[in-house]
Amino acid sequence: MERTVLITGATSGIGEAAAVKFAQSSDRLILTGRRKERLDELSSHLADTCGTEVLALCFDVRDRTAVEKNLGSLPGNWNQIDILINNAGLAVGLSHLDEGEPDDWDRMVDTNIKGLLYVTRTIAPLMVRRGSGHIINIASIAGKEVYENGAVYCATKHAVDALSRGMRLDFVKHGIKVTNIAPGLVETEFSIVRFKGNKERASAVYSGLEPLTGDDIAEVIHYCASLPAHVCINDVVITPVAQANSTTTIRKTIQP
Ligand code: NDP
Ligand code: 8X3
Repeated sequence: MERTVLITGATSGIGEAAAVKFAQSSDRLILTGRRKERLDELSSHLADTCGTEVLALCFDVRDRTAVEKNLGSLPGNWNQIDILINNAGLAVGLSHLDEGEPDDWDRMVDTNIKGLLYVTRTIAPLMVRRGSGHIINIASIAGKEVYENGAVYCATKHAVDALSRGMRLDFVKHGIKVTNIAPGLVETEFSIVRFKGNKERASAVYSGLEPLTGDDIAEVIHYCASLPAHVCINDVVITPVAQANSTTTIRKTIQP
């Protein structure tokens, strides 16, 4: 059955992999992100390879007016959204609080918490009106445990975890499912963004272990979204086998 799936942050990583996965199951997609070229390329690719109908919307989730403008009056029957995947998010910087950059904190709080709220506030009423829907929030293992140097990012993901639980309470009477997905280390553009383009520092995050991929998380998202109507997975924590929690990983050292 064709569903309408809205994925925020579909221009790379987990969001892009989820777009491919849902396209392969013949769903139609609303894809968002700030990088228009990437959105256009992905849309054409999915149309060519899977025959997917895609509505690509380029905007910044931190901009409340832009969120309302783009998502508040969707054309035709695009507003019949079955699944909202709140995925757009980022970490910026890795430092102790006394040395942190307030501009980095603003980016994380504004994107991971406020952006997610603006999108949900715009889409949830459509689901309430139809008495069905599924909201899937991409939180993090950082929303379960705090690690040194990551207090602000971890705080934003703890907020997402709390919002997932709050949404479930608020929406249960409307038949809307809410799933919180909390991945550990996934190799995407995440660390490149965190380290402001420093690819060497970014790749060190995943050295000596086999990290998760965007495809691994897309598989889990798709599974959660494809269960019978009466089944709701509330919360999923997924790590690479070599990761026990936010702070404990086993890494192989490469012999010279
Ligand atoms: P990527 O950097 O590869 O993807 C992030 C996506 O979010 C991009 O499509 C980006 O699009 C979008 N995005 C970021 N800021 C904004 C914004 N202000 N407005 C609109 N879109 C935005 O990282 P991941 O795929 O890894 O991250 C996806 C989610 O998964 C994030 O919420 C992240 O916190 C979470 N996560 C990641 C983990 C990891 O280890 N990688 C682990 C646990 C959770 P664009 O730049 O085009 O706007
Ligand atoms: C991303 C996972 O552990 O790098 O949310 O913060 S971690």
